[in-house]
This record gives sequence, structure tokens and C-alpha cells, in this order.
Amino acid sequence: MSTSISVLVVCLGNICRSPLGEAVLKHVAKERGLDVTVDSAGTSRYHIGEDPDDRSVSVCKSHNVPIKHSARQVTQEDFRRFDYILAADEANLRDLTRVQPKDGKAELRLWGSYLDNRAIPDPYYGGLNGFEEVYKQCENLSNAFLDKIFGASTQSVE
Ligand code: WE7
Repeated sequence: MSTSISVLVVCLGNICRSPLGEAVLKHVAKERGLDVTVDSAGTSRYHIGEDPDDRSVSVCKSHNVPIKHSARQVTQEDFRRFDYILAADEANLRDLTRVQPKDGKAELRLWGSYLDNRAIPDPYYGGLNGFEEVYKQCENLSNAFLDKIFGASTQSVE
């Protein structure tokens, strides 16, 4: 019997880091043959309905990782529906704590807490290489998270 889990990746606007993290986590889980439902959302309502940032799309394209998302704001229902809510940085984590309902079952954590406690830096006001760095960090964070939840024995071999 295999475990099925659901994960919500969260950043500020849900156009740069979190849709990229969603795409990478889906891709890594699929490679490892793991059953993981992944979505993403933003703490802000600023970009609701927008596609991912062109630079997130470009970086995913260069790694042959599919990315498709429409930006949305995190809801209290998300805390009841998802098993894990992973915040990109400490500000996102703080904002999520503020909207977390009493009856939420989701495990709310900084994504980096599964690896090195580092935040995913906001690449919005930088160039494409910041997005490439975020991509690599999301790959490492995806593997660290899946190792922790499913066990390192589920690691795929190249
Ligand atoms: C960002 C952003 C990011 C910063 N994606 N935006 Cl101007 C603005 C205002 C409220 C919410 C959002 Cl979402 C945005 C646009 C989108 N990753 N990062 N803004 C940002 C970075 C450093 C200092 C201040 C802000 C608003």
C-alpha cells in the first residue's frame, strides 16, 4: 500500500516561487514514483488569476518541467484540505499563521525546515539567474521533503 499525501506550496504573490516549487515538487515526486497531490497559493491577493511569471516558465522550460497554474490566494479551507502547507520564507509563514483556522489539520512549516532552515529568496526584483537558483533550491527541497515523508529509500536513481 502506498501513502498518498497533499501539499500546498505558498509564497507572496503565487507567480514566482510557489508555482515553480509546485511544478518541481510534482516532477520530482513523479520521477520517484510517489503519489503526491501538489498545488500552490499566495498569501497576497495581488496577482489572482495571473499566469506564472515568464522567468519561472522559462526556467521550467529549460529543465523540461511542465508548469501550469493560475494564481490564487490561500484560504482557510486549504488548512483543512491539505496535509502539508510549505511556506517559501518566514514572512509567508507568519502570514499563514495569522489565517490558520483552529480546526486546520495541515502541518504548516517553512519548506526549508526539511533541509537547512533556509528561506527561498524572493527572485522578483532580480534577473533570470535568481530564478535558476530558486529552481535548484526547489529540487533540493523537494527531495528533502519527500525523503522525510516517504523515506530516503524512495530516492530515484539516475
Ligand atoms: C512582489 C514580490 C513577488 C515583492 N511577487 N510582487 Cl508589488 C506587490 C505588492 C503586494 C503584493 C505583491 Cl505580490 C506584489 C508584487 C509579486 N515575489 N515581491 N513584491 C516585494 C519584494 C520586496 C519588497 C516588497 C515587495 C512588495
